[in-house]
Amino acid sequence: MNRRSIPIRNFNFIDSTLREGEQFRGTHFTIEDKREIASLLDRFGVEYMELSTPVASPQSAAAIRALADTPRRFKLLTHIRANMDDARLAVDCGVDGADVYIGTSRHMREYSHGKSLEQVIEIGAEVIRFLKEQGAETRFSTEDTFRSNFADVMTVYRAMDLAGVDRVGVADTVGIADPLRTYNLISNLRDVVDCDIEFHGHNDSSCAVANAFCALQAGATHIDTTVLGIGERNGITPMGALVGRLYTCDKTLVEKYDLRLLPEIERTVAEKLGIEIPYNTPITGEVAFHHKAGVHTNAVLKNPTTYEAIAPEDFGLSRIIDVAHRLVGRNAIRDHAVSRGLDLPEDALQLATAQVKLMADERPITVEDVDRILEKMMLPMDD
Ligand code: HCA
Ligand code: CU
Repeated sequence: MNRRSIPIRNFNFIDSTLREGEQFRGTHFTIEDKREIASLLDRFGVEYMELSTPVASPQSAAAIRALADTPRRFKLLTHIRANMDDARLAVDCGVDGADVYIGTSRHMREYSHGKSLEQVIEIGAEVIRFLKEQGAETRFSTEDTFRSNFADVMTVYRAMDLAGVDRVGVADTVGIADPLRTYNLISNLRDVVDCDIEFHGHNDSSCAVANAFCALQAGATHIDTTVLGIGERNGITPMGALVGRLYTCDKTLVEKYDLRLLPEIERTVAEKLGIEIPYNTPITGEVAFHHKAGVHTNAVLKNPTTYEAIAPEDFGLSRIIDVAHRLVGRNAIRDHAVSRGLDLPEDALQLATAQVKLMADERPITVEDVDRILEKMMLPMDD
């Protein structure tokens, strides 16, 4: 079926850095770390934060209680299995809502909880009703949705919608979905339920951002993200990359967020994890605004949008025009000379450009090499 995509308007980020992100290799967030990350993300403007289940450990419960008592704008969620004990403890910890999940695929039903579809619906509805009675916002998601029987998951979602759930969640638990499948599943779900729809996508085959974007185009209202995409295995949709995707689609979509905080948020989390921000991360990777080839730098110097879909200034960042290589052009050399306070005539710039290229053909060069060549051009010529 060929459907028109729904204009993306009202969407929410559910930041799961303190839940899915706790499942990332080597994550060990203290309560203070959790407070600091939550405070940065609150200032950024994420609408929700999801924390690990209070059942996981005493610290997990204490962290939820601590954030529940902290002034904040985001809604505080925890992620729980579909059972009453977990739901009671979540409410007791003071959350605004609970993200309830249960597996519906044959794998999950056979090897995980061992429940029939009828039992899944029964326990799901009981948990949702209880949480609603306690004034909590509720979400019910089917883990491993894409390997579940389509009719089964639609039956479960419909039953949860009728039980009064606020949103149903689609989870690509093992990262096998592609944008078209995501789009189709969510479009079909949009016709089956009246409640909101959440998407949670893993990145095993590099589609997490594209899938999240297509989920929004198909009518999803909530997207699970983590800072730098951390999570089980290689993680889920990275918040920064999804911001980039939405920005390039329509910049006003993300103006509700404090974009200039993104670099600090990612640096903070990376430091706590003892990892580098990957060089090719959209927006914050060290080469995200690096321009090199002469044709590119020439145009970018005249008008950056020629080769930039995202303006670095909007994120408090700046572009780099690389002049220390054999692909350099005269305009980039002129711009660099001006930035060094050197006023050189065109023929000198041409000569300097040629010298930079020759030197770069012989060995890798640095900006200091370029500076030396330009400074020599300023000296009076011997005759
Ligand atoms: C997991 C569970 C989950 C849950 C997603 C959700 C997944 O850690 O395996 O609640 O929507 O990916 O299925 O993260
Ligand atoms: Cu997950």
